[in-house]
Amino acid sequence: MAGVDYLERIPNNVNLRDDRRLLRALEEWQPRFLDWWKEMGPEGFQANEVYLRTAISVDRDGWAQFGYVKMPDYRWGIFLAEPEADRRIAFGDHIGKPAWPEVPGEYRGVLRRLIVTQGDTEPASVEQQRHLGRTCPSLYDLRNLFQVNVEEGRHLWAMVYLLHAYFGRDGREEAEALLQRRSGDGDKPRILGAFNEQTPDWLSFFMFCFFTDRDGKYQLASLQESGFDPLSRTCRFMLTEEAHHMFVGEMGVGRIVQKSCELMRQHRSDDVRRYGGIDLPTMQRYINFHYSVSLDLFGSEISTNAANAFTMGLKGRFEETKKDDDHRLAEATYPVICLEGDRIITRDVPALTALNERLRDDYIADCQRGVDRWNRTIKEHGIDVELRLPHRGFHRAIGSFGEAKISPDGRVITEAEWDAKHREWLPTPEDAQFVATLMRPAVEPGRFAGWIAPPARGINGLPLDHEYVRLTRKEG
Ligand code: BYC
Repeated sequence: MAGVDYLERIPNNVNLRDDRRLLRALEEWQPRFLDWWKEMGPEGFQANEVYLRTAISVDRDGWAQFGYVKMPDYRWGIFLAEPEADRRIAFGDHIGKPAWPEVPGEYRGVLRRLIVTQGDTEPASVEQQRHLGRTCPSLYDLRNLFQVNVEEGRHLWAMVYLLHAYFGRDGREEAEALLQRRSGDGDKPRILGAFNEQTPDWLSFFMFCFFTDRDGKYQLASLQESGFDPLSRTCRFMLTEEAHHMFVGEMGVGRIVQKSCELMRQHRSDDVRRYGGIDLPTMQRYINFHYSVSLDLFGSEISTNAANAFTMGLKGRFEETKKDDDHRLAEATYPVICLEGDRIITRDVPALTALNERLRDDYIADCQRGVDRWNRTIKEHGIDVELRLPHRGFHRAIGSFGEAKISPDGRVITEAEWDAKHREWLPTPEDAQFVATLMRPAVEPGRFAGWIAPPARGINGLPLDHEYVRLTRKEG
């Protein structure tokens, strides 16, 4: 793939300069994006130089360039993965037909809704994380936070490009609305539940990157299968960026677990709060929260929306092309765990309507692999505790479990039991207050806060005491 043209005001590999109307529309959107970034992006660090990677090509091996950038000068742009020659639609009613270079008129509304929902999550996460810089546990972590933030900003660009390029006036209006909604706002909230929750501290941030960004991985992987080729190519490139966000999450939680275990060993006590660490029961409650709100992001177990998007060829399954079936699913069934009365049962349902659940199953297995790695760390310290994913029905708001109270070990319980126990299961205000007391900035190069272990290595081969964010120049 040719490199990205950085001489353009909007770096891109889609020949924007050949489409004057589109270019003008995006150039009008760009200052509004920057206004939004300055208002809702990372608070207090807009004038500092940050050691960031920027995409310079969409090749697997050569896309990243590292260097110091002030965040408002980050080269947000439009990058689509290389087109695949003779790409065919891999599922649904149009299976085998050439992938669509344009939006099929009859699917316009459904497709726009999917793109807007995806796009809405990107600025939402930046808004949720905007206060974290002030309490960073190290310059290394601060830099990672900002890397995640600028890339979420770029993901917004990715969806806005599709809206502007393929959806005419409606698309332009939706692109505006993406800058108007605000995470957690009572009047104009973000679309999906998890993106209106707060990310008040770094424990929440790492949990969010592990659990919620991982929903991003599975949703983008499904949209990457889309018969609408520009969406597929956009998502393919976004997934390479998403991988880093999940790395930040898994390593961040892993380093906290490691530190907690070290403190437990050193002081021969489970109560590491006294020694400035985060105790494992608190970690478990944060896992329970972030996992459950992220499970909701997959939608209801039984969904005609999902069935339609599949049949239309707009949203496939995870690794659709690797699956060995007819890719139409007209006759197939899929086992779904759901609530029936006051019992949790497994029921075979038409596979087409169960696509959300199937994707959630893929996601759950992936989350479990990460939790297993954290547990290995705990075991290596000779500590007899296991972190667990709660039952999929626990603390759910969407789907059949949203109608009942389920314990973390998967029992349908009464409201009274929930009221008596939920403080053991979900982060309490006291937990949040305690975690907040740990959130004191560690900003000297090479220093790490006492509640988190340093990572195994630095960024791009640099040492851990590298000045990943230059704090010398403060915002005016
Ligand atoms: N909160 O048939 P249903 C990421 C709505 S994360 C609020 O059950 P469907 C990222 C639903 O919209 C990935 N509302 O579900 C991560 C529908 O409303 P309408 C984001 C919800 O439609 C970290 C109604 O309930 N990408 O990238 O099959 C940082 C009935 O829906 C929720 C996508 O989500 C909820 N949790 O599936 C940064 C991909 N769940 O339409 C970024 C695009 C459902 O009746 N979106 N509803 O008004 C989709 O594929 C689908 O919209 C969903 C829902 C999977 C979200």
